[in-house]
Amino acid sequence: MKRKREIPMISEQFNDLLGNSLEESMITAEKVAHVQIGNNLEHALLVLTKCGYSVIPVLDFEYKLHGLISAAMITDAILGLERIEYEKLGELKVEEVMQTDFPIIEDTSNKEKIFRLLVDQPFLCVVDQVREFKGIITRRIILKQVNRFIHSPVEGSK
Ligand code: 4BW
Repeated sequence: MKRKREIPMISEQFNDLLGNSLEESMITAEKVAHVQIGNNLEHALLVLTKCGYSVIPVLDFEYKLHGLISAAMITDAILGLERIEYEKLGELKVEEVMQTDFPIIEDTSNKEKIFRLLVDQPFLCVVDQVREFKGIITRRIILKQVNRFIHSPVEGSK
């Protein structure tokens, strides 16, 4: 019979080092560049260009998370057969183009899950039970913690 592969938990030492700091080091909602449902693609492109980030969240007026948008998604949406249809920038809304299938995090203490998802995602959106957007946890945050862990003195060594 085939044995189920056991997924190892993250090391206790690493877990201790992180403490509750993932929640603490989350970039909170008010500092995250975003666009709103109802915004057209021209506005979204402007925000993406000005903030410099490649993918940003799409929120509604109650700060609920609906999707993610990138410049690549916008370009793809206005790409005609023979030319780029720039006029569509003003016609199409972000909700017609945004990505809706992506992982979200409700429990920031689940570090194992966060680390695993960040292998494939540059950042993870954190929401509460009613999907209100709380902020993002980025790869940079995690890599900074890992860097600190790597350079922390080993217990018992001189
Ligand atoms: O404008 C920038 N400022 C700073 N300080 N760093 C930046 C900036 N733009 C890019 N970076 C760096 C970061 O290290 O390049 C990495 C990749 O950016 P990205 O994905 O492809 O735009 C950044 O890595 P990160 O901090 O781990 O962020 C991962 C992703 O999270 C970013 C972006 O999609 C999103 N993000 C990060 N901070 C954000 C944000 N989205 C909106 N608002 C923020 N404040």
